[in-house]
Amino acid sequence: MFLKNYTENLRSLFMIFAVLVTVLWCGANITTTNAQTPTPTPRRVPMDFTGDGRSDWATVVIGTVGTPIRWKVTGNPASTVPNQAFIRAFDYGFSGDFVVPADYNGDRKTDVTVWRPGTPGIFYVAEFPTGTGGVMISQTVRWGAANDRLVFQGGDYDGDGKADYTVVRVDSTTGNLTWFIKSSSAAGTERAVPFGTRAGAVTFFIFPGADFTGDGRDELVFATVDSSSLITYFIGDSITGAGVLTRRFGDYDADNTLAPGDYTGDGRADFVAVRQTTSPATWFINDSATNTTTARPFGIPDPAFAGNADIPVRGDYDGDGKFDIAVFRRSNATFYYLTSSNNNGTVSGQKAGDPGDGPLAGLAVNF
Ligand SMILES: [Ca+2]
Ligand SMILES: [Ca+2]
Ligand SMILES: [Ca+2]
Ligand SMILES: [Ca+2]
Repeated sequence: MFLKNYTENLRSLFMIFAVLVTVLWCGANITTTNAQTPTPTPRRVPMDFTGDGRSDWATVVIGTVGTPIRWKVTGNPASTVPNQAFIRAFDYGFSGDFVVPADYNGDRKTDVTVWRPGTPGIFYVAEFPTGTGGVMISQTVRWGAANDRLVFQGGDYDGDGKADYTVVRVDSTTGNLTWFIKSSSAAGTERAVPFGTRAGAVTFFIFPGADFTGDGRDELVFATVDSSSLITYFIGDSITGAGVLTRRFGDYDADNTLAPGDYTGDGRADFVAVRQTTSPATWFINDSATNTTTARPFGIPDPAFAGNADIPVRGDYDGDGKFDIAVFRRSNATFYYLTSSNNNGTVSGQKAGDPGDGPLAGLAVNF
């Protein structure tokens, strides 16, 4: 179980863990940041641990609460010599932690990171181990409280090329969301941005930051599911909390919902719904700028959402600056993707991890 069921299980594990700690907010010094003029920076590539502009092949094994989380990263591109890919496997964090890898220090390399709920919550950041040694914590950042939600794959909300430490708090009475953002820049400005509400929704997702305006600065992204299982995305300005875009797209009961990303190559994130009730599955991609939708069959569907077929993953595997239509097949531990660099003309594959692993990039699905 890695998709809907899996993420919900993660949430339940988290809730069990959370009752053991006292709820207390640590961000006492919330201030309003001065909005700097953003310098356009190259788009960050998720799960690019080596910094070459391609998402690497990464899987995780998350067991029962308290056991170590096993990370397995196979370099992309793999060596042309068969079975000679650059591979690192290590334990980092414990089940119950939130897995939140992103580039927090701006070197273009994804950092191995977990957030541990507590009083306060703590981000544990480590650089990806390139040598033969183990993984070492390079930074600990106290931010957030026990019941906060996290932004998987992070968000660069000030446009400096670094992911910012972010937690989202849902008011238990009103359902309103407040985004607590601690800039990863040297100034480390902290701000609380009210944006969105879960009131009236059956469920909701916090998604990674994504740039919908093309200015190099990510927007706040979340989505709600209504009683008819329709999904509505809400995109907000990360400084002011003003609404930027609202779009109804996708069906929670039929689709896997991926975090938005730029699939068209215009520098603006697009919406993705992978329909599991067709065979093969169908990738619906909504160009956010034009509101036009394309459909592409790809992957073995998983209509029961049991996580045993092809799991959609989010990344740029051919390194052309566009996200790719891609899945991880758990039965044979192989990633399959369409090369956006030649108009999705080629199906490529790479074996990585072990059968039954979860794809790290799959955690951005329905989450
Ligand atoms: Ca980094
Ligand atoms: Ca933007
Ligand atoms: Ca786009
Ligand atoms: Ca690509």
